[in-house]
Amino acid sequence: GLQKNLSNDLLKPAETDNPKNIIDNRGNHINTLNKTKPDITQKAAEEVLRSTSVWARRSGGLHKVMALDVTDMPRDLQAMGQFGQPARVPRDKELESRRRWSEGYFNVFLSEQIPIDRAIPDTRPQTCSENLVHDDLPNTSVIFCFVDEVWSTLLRSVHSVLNRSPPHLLKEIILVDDCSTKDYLKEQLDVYMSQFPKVRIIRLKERQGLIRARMAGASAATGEVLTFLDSHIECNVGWLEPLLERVYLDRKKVVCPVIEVISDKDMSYMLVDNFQRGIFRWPLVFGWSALPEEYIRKNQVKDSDPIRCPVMAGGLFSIDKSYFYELGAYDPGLDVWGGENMEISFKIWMCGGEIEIIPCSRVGHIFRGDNPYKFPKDRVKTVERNLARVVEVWLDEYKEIFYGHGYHHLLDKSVTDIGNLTEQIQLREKLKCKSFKWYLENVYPDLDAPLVKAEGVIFNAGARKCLVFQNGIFFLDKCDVTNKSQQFSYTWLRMLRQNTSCLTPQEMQIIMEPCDNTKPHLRWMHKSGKVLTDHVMIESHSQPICLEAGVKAGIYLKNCDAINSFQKWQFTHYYA
Ligand code: LR7
Ligand code: MN
Repeated sequence: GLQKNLSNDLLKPAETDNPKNIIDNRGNHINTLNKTKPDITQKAAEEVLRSTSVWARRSGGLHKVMALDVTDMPRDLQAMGQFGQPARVPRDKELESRRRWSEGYFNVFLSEQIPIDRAIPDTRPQTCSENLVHDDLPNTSVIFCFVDEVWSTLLRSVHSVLNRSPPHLLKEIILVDDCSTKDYLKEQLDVYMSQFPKVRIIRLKERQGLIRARMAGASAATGEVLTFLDSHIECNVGWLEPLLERVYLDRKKVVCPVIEVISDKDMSYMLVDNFQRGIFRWPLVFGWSALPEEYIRKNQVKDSDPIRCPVMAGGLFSIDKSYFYELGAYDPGLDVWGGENMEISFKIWMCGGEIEIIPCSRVGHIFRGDNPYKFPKDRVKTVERNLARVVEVWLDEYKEIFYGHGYHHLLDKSVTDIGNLTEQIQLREKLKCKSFKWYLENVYPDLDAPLVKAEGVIFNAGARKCLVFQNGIFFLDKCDVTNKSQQFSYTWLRMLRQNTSCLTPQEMQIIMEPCDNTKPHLRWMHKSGKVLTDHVMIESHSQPICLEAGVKAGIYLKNCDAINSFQKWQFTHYYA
């Protein structure tokens, strides 16, 4: 979970540092706020004062990360929200602040009150001060895509990059306007950004969604590395070098900062727990999961060590530009929002790359309860369709687990058109990517991913015998786990399967037909719900019809009867 770690001590600038945010040779202000971690900030500051050119590229060798916070404006130490402290809405502004909430689904009013370049606490783990980075790191293009972003947060995002990135590593900042409707994002934004030679604005003529907007940004980028960020973030001091260092060491490493939390309510900057991995749960729901204590102890993991992640959150990462294109970028068929983080994560791991979270790089993000922009089509349907595309290309036989978690309806192509996938499938072949099974075994072994809900022989409680399908007929016989014709499985799509055939009701009998996941009449209820859990009931009938063992070894369909033991069936193994 999240944890508020901003003790007052940490937030308050020490009295002695206050008057003179140390000033470097260009008259910039350097933020040395963090009294609890003097070895990072003091040493960096000392080094800065000694060197003639801050953040200049040196040749060869390694140096410490410069945890600088540079601003051209005098820092107002008393300002609301300064140093990441919670801001408060004055009594007489409460109505206004509530009214303006839906402009961004966070406290837009307060965001406007706090400085555009406020300082935030240096939240990096202490051990980061020992880490060195190369002098000749590649440079990066930072890409922000946005649609109808709030003015103050967009500006704060850009300033945090300008003020906390070594200039020689920041090739440019590309703002991709995904066809915003707000007037202030037009000329007013152009005028404001024209102060900063490194900032470029690209305007999309039609709404593309964040996935294609990112690709538009990438194709305009001239930097060696692409760094994608959401448009309501604040980069912390020293955020960039540790990311670029990993890409420099191996161009197939795709790296994410630790994503900290900017409160949607009071705009305070909050630290998150250490050792968090990006993971997913079925049906492809992104989440965080801490490395087990046991693992940390055994492997002596330091809080500054990179953490390998099965999937990334999606919005904040650096990737070598040529590697991004080698991977075929994103599937351009993904619309608006959602699923692209799964797509790129599976692609990276299965096609030879790695995803890491770098604890020495920290970026705050405003987590919002709702999207402040419109979805051109239905929101739910858009995300579902994106996920179905990802699943069809990358999940192999495991896709049934996804569909089995409430997404049966996506299999009916007459209802959901997921579009053409030929190019995506060809890409996977061309790159000779590994299987999803490999991914699960090697990257995410702790995920529960049984291919079926149940399997083995099916025992009938009344007859005390097992179901057999042999030479085209069903009958009951003495249970024999080694007999292939007694082997069945109960699939995620609730079919009773033997090889590629499925148990199919016909009148009041059963027959075997080729399995077809799109056919609802092949679905059976078993071990679900509260009543009749041991029964095997036809799903699509309005009347409850159950599978029953006849006295003379025949199999029938009968009206369901809760106490009839000839209607109770049990598989050898249940997995879900
Ligand atoms: O149509 C759109 N066009 C856009 O340009 C929709 C969105 N966008 C922009 C938007 O303005 C924002 O800057 O794209 C960015 C991301 O959109 P958000 O902020 O609405 O997304 P989110 O933060 O709710 O969602 C997370 O998951 C998304 C899935 O598609 C993206 O990958 C987001 O980048 C991602 N955000 C993060 O990873 C930050 C941490 C969240 C977590 C966990
Ligand atoms: Mn976001």
